[in-house]
Amino acid sequence: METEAYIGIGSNLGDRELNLLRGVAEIGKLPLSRVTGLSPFYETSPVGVTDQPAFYNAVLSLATALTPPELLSGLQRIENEVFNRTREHRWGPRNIDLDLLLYGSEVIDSEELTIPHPRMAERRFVLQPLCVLAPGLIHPVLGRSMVELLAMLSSVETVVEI
Ligand code: PH2
Ligand code: MG
Ligand code: MG
Repeated sequence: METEAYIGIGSNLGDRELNLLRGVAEIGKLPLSRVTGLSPFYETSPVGVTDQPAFYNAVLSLATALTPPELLSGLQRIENEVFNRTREHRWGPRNIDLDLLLYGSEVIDSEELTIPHPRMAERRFVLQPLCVLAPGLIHPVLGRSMVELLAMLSSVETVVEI
């Protein structure tokens, strides 16, 4: 059985647009999975550690028969092996970041994996692309749609479609 998962993609090192495109292509090659939607690309101001280059961000939807842990390890393998990801500290610059945001309406809180992604509802760079792909999608913990969550945001981060 297939489940619709949503994956956030970010890059703020190297050729950011190429990194996003390559990330989408690599995710599309995961077994038992196909990309069913891709948001526009956005240039976004860095959140958290603000003293770093601007990001490119996008979100894609993936119909997958992989389990959440299998999908997570596939994403981590792409980050580490395909992109040879280098990262000095947790919220610092990176050439690719693949975040599992949602997996159907499942709620998972384990050592390795928290779904929905714990910070997604505070992040304009996640909610804006999600609103293009799936505006009516309900956050399984907060019980609000992506459009409602975006409207509730007070943050001033900039998210500009490229
Ligand atoms: N990712 C982070 C921290 N801050 N800011 C933007 N604009 N985009 C990101 O993808 C991002 C961030 C940690 O993963
Ligand atoms: Mg991230
Ligand atoms: Mg990450």
